[in-house]
Amino acid sequence: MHTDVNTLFAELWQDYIQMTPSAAKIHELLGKGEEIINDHIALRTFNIAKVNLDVLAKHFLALGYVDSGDYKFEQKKLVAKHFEHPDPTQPKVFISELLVEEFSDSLQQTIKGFIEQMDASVTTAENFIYSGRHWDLDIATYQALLTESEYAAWVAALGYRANHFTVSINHLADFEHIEDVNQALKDAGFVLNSSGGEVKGSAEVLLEQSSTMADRMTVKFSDGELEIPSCFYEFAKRYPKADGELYTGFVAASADKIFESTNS
Ligand code: OOG
Ligand code: NI
Repeated sequence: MHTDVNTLFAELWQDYIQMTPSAAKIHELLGKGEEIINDHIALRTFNIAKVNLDVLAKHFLALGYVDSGDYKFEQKKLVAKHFEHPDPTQPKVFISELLVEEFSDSLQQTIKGFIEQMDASVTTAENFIYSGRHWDLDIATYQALLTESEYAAWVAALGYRANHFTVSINHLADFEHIEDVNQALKDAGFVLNSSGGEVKGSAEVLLEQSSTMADRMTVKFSDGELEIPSCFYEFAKRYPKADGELYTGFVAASADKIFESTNS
């Protein structure tokens, strides 16, 4: 486990920009060299006891994060929680887990086989949250997973790392509206996730979000290489609740579409 929040996020960011070169470019484009506040990061896993949501969450609870919301995604067969730090400028953490038992016997056996290859001690190691894949994976198995769940295939191929970072539009000096952020990204040639519209959510639900489509990178499998979606960058604008404080939760209907940023 890490002892310091800033170091953990710095490590996650370094891994993330290796996987997502476009994020480093967008960071420069939106921040113009100034610091960018991250609204949140997201992590993905399977609901197998050795590596489930709680196992990932422990790394953040140990740093003072608090369990702050539950979400369910029936169609994608996922559940998620979000965690908040007492310092509101620290990123929130959105962790989801795939409900493995709701899939085919073949998918269940495949995923159990991956997790059996892991020593439980790696899940408490300081670097676990950005340690990548811990199992052998061949191309045919990856492709079989893809037919059942894009999410399962993503975790199988890329393992443990930030799936995305999220720019807090509220903290950007040069942008106020999410539409202007989106336009600047499109003008610079980046491709946005348009599933459900480019802007997910609204001022009415107190959260607007957009995201790029994931970068593509060549990943090594046990029997060759394949170019697959890696990670994406998200943009979030939050609105105040009746008490004047910014809404800090997530919106399940919007999140459902954000997951699709890693679709092939
Ligand atoms: C998480 C998708 C949901 C959000 O901000 O609503 C999400 C994922 O793709 O793993 O990040
Ligand atoms: Ni997100």
